[in-house]
Amino acid sequence: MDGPSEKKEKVVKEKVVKEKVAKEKGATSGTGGKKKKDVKKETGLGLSVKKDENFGEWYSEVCKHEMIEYYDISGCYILRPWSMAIWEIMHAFFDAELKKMKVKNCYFPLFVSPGALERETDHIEGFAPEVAWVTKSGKSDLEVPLAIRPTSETVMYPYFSKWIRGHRDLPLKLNQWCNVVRWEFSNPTPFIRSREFLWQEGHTAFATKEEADEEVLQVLELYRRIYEEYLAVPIVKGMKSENEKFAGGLYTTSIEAFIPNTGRGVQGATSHCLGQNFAKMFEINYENEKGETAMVWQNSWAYTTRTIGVMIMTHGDDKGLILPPKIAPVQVVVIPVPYKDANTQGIFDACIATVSALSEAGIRAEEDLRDNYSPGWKYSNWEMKGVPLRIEIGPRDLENDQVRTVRRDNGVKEDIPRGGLVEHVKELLVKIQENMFEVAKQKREACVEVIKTWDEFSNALKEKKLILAPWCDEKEVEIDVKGRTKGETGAAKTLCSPFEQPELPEGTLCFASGKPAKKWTYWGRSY
Ligand code: 87F
Repeated sequence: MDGPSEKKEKVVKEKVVKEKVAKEKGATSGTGGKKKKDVKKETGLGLSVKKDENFGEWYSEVCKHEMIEYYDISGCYILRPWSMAIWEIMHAFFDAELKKMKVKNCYFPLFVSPGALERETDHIEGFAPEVAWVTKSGKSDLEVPLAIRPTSETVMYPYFSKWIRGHRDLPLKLNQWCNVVRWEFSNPTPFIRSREFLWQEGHTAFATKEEADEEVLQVLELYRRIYEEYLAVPIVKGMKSENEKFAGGLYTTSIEAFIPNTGRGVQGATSHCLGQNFAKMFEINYENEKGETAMVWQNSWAYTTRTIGVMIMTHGDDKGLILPPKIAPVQVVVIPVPYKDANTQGIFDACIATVSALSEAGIRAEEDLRDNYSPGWKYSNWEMKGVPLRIEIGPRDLENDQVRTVRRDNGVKEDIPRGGLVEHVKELLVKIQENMFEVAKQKREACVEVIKTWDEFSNALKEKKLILAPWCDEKEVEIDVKGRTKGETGAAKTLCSPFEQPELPEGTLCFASGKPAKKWTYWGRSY
């Protein structure tokens, strides 16, 4: 999701960029458009490009391996079962946490009437070019065209106004899991930037600002947990600048990830305090304990299927995807390795028994007994799909009552007695999860550059760094930096001002304006 300042640029782009529906099929933004070798396509074995050599093409190939399918409408993608299962695991975690917070699920319609949409002019203005409209049914024009929700403030808040009457109706905490449509014009990229995507959107109303403030951070912490504990992607929590916050709200907090290969930041999720702006527009008032009319304080927050793209970009390697165990639809794949004269049935039985034992212990395990593929082909195929742990069972393993485990994250192989296998696998999955997070964190840390001057900033940007800079926190200065860094690969902007601020010595100056610095802020190009 872009910040509001990107929207205007896009309106201009919209005029010059013709849609390349057919051409784009199969291509990712900014890639060399290299043709894949037909052999690889047919067998599904291996990738034709390396992550470091052509990141865009690499990403596209990894996604196409059972995660997504390109569609005949530009910017729209099919989520295949392998990626949908990942989304469902995140959904299950987050939904259970929402229930603990007493947030209720609901569902509002997909269509927005022009009246409702335009009731709230301020924030919609910049976004208007991205709103898609339905204008016909069959061959007849609709009397009133209908917008397809790009977000649901204007859909929901008239009903907040209706449902909230007295202080006993507060807090009102609603969430919906749904799709939204934003007609983007630049660089569609699977999961990262698509015209339709899945998300959860939370919308809440409170009697006091304190309650709203507290919830903003409570939700942001859940988003951190999705990224760090589930997707094993390190993030920074912080505050968006005035220029990058949601224009309709009071303040925006976010979590920001970083992709070392492209040197781009990526907004992972946002949690906004809307203040009383929407309450004013939609007349969301209530009678307080003293019998007076008061206005509610509101929040809204969302995370999207973009999470999956960030995870793929962070962990994948030249063999394909690497899935953190906590979100892997299959955590362990068990593959028989029969030889000509071996006891094939015995090996198959051992595979089935291993999967049952693991499944009973709550591990997502699957055997691959297909007889039309060789073990080697299966290894590559499951490696491409990112399954965190492979178990091989061959004649020698059967004889020794053991199995061989092979880790996807670091390739380490071990022979394990079948006796203590379940416990051992449990431990291995925890270790893989931890290791993936640590490796990703180290890679990100290696990209962070603390700078003090414009020259250092410029150099760090060229070197694809995640820049931490002292800043005066003035909107005009951020706009100026964007103007000065505009290039083919996009301008640099603030990502967030981290909540954990390093010490800012007295007299530190802003790298861009030379005025006294107020805070440390992360800067970079971004998705
Ligand atoms: C695109 C078209 C129309 C973003 C848009 O972040 C409107 C919008 O309001 C728009 N793109 N936004 C901001 C969304 C803000 C907010 N909504 C609820 C969130 C979290 C969930």
